[in-house]
Amino acid sequence: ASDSQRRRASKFMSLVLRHDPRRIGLDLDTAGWTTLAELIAKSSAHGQQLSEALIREVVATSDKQRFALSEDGLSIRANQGHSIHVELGLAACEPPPVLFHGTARRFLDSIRATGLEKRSRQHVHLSADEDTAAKVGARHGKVVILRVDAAGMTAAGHLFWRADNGVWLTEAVPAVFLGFPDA
Ligand code: HQG
Repeated sequence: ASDSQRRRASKFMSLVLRHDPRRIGLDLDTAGWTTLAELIAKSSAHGQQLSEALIREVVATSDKQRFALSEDGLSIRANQGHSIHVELGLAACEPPPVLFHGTARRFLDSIRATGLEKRSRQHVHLSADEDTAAKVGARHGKVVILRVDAAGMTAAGHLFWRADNGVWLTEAVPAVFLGFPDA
């Protein structure tokens, strides 16, 4: 498939696997999985042609590893980023001492006041490296990278999960654990 076919398919798969499965009458199980067969059938009934080969290509080539296939290869889910409620079934684990969050400058006053909130998603998303955080933040505007004192949060009893694609997840980051750039 071409790049643009893959991109379109990836956007559509993100939409129905993370945010709005009902749009095409798709049923996800409690952990967010559906079968490839059902995804293909329901998508095509709603005017979106997906083949098994195209889906497998999207999964394999996704820059952020957005999707996972089940061990038997028959089912698929989004690795993270859901706004609908799903139980990812991840075990909490200890994060590196410092994590990063990329955001937009215009959100800073609000973030200083309330810390990082999950907004429409199921978790606050954090990155292990500054480059990734910069890309995430640039989606929203003039980028600012915040340092997160993950060691301090762990000591204070906050839980962290690592999604299958390496994104770190937590419930909220109180402002005391955030390092803001000076300027
Ligand atoms: C901000 C992408 C004001 C937060 C990426 C962010 C990621 C606040 C925005 C994944 C706030 C939410 C998630 C507060 C948080 N006041 N603004 N108190 N607390 N915010 O898109 O982390 O391409 O829901 O800083 O790679 O940007 O979709 O979260 O700017 O992994 O696969 O509210 O989405 O992956 O924005 O990105 P988002 P995010 P995909």
